[in-house]
Amino acid sequence: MSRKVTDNTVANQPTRHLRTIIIGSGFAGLGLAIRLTQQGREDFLVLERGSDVGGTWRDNTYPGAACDVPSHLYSYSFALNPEWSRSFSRQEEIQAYIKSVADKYNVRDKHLFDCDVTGARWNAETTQWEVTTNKGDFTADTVVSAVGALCEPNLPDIKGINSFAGEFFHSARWNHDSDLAGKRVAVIGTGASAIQIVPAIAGSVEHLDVYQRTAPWLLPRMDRPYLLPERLAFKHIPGVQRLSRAAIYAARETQVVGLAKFPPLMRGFEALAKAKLAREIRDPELRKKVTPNFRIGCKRMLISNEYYPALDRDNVDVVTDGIAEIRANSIVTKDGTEREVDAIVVATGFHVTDSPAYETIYGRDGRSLTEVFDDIGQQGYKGSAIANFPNMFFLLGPNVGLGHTSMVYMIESQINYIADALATFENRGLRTVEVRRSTQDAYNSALQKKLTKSVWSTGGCASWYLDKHGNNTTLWPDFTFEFRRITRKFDVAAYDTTTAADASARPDLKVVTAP
Ligand code: N01
Repeated sequence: MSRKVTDNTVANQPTRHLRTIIIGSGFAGLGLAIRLTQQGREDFLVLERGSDVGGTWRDNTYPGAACDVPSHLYSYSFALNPEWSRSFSRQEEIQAYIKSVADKYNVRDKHLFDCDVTGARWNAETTQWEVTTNKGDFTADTVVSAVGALCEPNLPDIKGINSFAGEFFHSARWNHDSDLAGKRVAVIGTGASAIQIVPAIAGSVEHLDVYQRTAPWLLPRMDRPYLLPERLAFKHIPGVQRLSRAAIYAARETQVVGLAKFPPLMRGFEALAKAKLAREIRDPELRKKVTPNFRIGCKRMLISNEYYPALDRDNVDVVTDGIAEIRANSIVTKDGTEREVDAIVVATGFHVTDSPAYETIYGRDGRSLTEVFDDIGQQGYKGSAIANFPNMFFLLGPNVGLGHTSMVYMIESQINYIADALATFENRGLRTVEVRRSTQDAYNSALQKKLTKSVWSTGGCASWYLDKHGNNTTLWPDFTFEFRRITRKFDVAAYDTTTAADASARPDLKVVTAP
């Protein structure tokens, strides 16, 4: 029976101890909470800063928000949904799905919502994490960070940005009280979010300036509503939905060959994208402006059938001169042109390799994750553990990201691994578990070696996949089934561990070698 954790039960307690704390309840944290519940584990809590589950799908409510991966694949393998209304679902439908899964598996009671984690510090004496939040303090034997890479909006550092007097918001914090209809609007950025926003608002605003720093590559979006017979087949004919899921998975996985192993193969996609550009943009000047200058795949390949036609509208301009300054009512570009606007939408992405959350997590040697990453780059082991951070696991940690297929597949691989790690921790009576630095180093050397020949390194673009050391610390460099293979079981031998017996024999908690 799960115990309901309400604000009242927490408010009056000085410090509450838990076996495991999970931070964040997007696809990742929620999935792990379900797995732990299924394993009969009771003593854990998910701390979620929002007021509901869903993570990025709860937060990104901008007009046009939808998924780039077909929903039959972009969903939990244990909670298939035969009711998807179309191949590429919209945000509302995905968020409704995530909420329904939380309800179906009865894990809401294991959540503390509106709980902002302000810090986590390893205490070597108690061998516990001390977690501070706006809803009181906690201690935990193990902590799992499931905050994800796309949660902290990145505001551009542009001169005068704070002096803008009109409406101003980030794509991931859309202000639904603001009505952009009939207004002069600027969208800064041309990434995955912007190319969905632009066509969604172009028809209703008076004028739209799209500030493009780098032209993205666009491919067709093979989106369509599912017909009733298809939905009935998904629901009633055994295996049909699994088959559809497998077919989507296999088709998408073939992209890995070009992206990660042999980038010249990406030329085929490039030809497709160029043909689309030629077809959808009439004005040769505009066509030139939006033609990318790097190998396709180097930055995330975007899919849209509506973006180019929106740019081709008479009330839309693509501005490529670079922003010099933002003033109270206008944006000034480097060529000196001043364009008046009533509202600015910044679709400038997220703090991926420099998340502010890293500053609040302090590991074994007293350094924060930010300091550790400053030193060695954003490195980890199987995206799930980081040396110097004992008893802490990461869902969506370093080098597990993807551009071509479903992140939920990677998340479920990590859930296998971390759930097994937590079970191992318990079954072996461990007190601490920390990945060996030498193992982590060897893992990362192999990873970076693989990445050198990938399109992300050779494609001639600057992307948020790379950290300030120039290393790709965000993407998985191989087939996703390979990641599934290496995360199938928790490999305790890669970790230094201590037990309670060690602690009583040796105050400095000597290391025991795994059997
Ligand atoms: O962010 P981005 P996003 N001045 O970082 C530009 C996922 N996602 O929110 O390319 C001017 O991709 C920047 O320019 P440049 C998906 O994983 C998924 O769009 O760096 N421009 C770029 O054009 C995606 O990859 C879905 O030169 C500035 C844009 O802003 C990730 O989220 C939908 C600037 C940022 O693009 C992030 O996508 C949406 C500046 N100072 C998002 N700073 C779906 O599945 C940045 N830019 C559909």
